[in-house]
Amino acid sequence: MIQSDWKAALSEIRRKVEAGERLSFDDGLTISDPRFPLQELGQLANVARERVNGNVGYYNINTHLNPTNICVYRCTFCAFRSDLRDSKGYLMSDEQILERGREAVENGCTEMHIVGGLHHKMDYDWYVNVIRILHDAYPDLHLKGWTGVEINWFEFLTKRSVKSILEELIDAGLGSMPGGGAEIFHPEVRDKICEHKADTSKWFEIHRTAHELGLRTNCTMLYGHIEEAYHRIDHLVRLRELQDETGGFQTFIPLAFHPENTGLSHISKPSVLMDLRTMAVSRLMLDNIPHIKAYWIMLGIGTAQAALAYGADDLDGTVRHELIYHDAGATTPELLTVERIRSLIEEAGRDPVERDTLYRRVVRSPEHPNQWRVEV
Ligand code: V47
Repeated sequence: MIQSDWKAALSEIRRKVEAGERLSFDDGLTISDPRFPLQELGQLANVARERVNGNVGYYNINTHLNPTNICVYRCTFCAFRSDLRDSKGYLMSDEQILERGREAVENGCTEMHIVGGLHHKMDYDWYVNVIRILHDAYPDLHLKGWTGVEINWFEFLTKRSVKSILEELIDAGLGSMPGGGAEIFHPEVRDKICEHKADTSKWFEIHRTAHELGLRTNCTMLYGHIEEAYHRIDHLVRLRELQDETGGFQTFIPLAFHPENTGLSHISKPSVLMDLRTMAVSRLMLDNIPHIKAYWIMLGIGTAQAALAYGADDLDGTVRHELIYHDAGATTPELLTVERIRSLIEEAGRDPVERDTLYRRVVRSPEHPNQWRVEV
């Protein structure tokens, strides 16, 4: 395209965004092109963001639990996993898991994000037990746990249906599912980076079933490795189609690839400009998913803060015990204080709002900040 064609493309995209019209697959490719002006793209994503979320910048108070890093799979992009006999491998006991629950509650966390490896020797009941013991001991702590990949592993272990597995997990205390395991859906990429694990149709079947059971889920996209723009747009359009059917996704998290200690360590990390463009493209293409998360652990604090002007409305949480990105070279701190996360949001010109996992506002007791309730 020549310069005047990019101007024409910009004015057509602007017209569509201002009219609230859905962007097509080809529009997605146009706005993904580095020659489509980034600042204007950010402004358009901001229009879409403010239409849905006003000036709010969400955060939550949360912690992570990765009960084991031992995994039967060997995804090329993962630095967290370990072999069964590696010295780095670990498996937490029930006592250690409950201790994490206690620490979370004492620190005012509303959510625990639980994911881990698919351990060669642990049976399905062990994974159910992780949820059950935590929920029984700490019923107010929302357990956002097990990705589509884990649920698919449980299907393999039990030979039971997705529906019956999810029903049992919900009964044990599962509150929602995180968005991991999505990676890139297009087979040209998926077959190269994680060919062995839950395929695209399985990932969607699991999330569709969860939504039908009333379980809210998140969704993600791992970008900045071997994929191209059309793979990313294909990924976003597939998510948009399921959301049209079920409305069960709450938030989308674009995950920037971190190469250190992975099988793809020869690839360099995506640039800040790529991060901001991907955020804006995601906001504009996913017109039916309410929230777009700038996960500060992975983006870095500065980029996550800037992303609040490029379509994102959520910084994720204060976070404790994150391992997946730190094993892959993330240099972000291990946790942010509430004061710091609020001031990052304020500095971006947004109104900080503490949310629970389901995006309800959290109200804390001024005398006892670890005591909280959700606004109804
Ligand atoms: O599926 C693994 C990604 C995901 C690397 O739902 C990597 O609220 C980059 O899904 N470089 C797990 N990415 C994390 C995840 C997540 C994170 C924050 C919030 C939520 C949510 C979900 O992390 C994996 C994979 O796509 N990942 N290794 C790496 N080296």
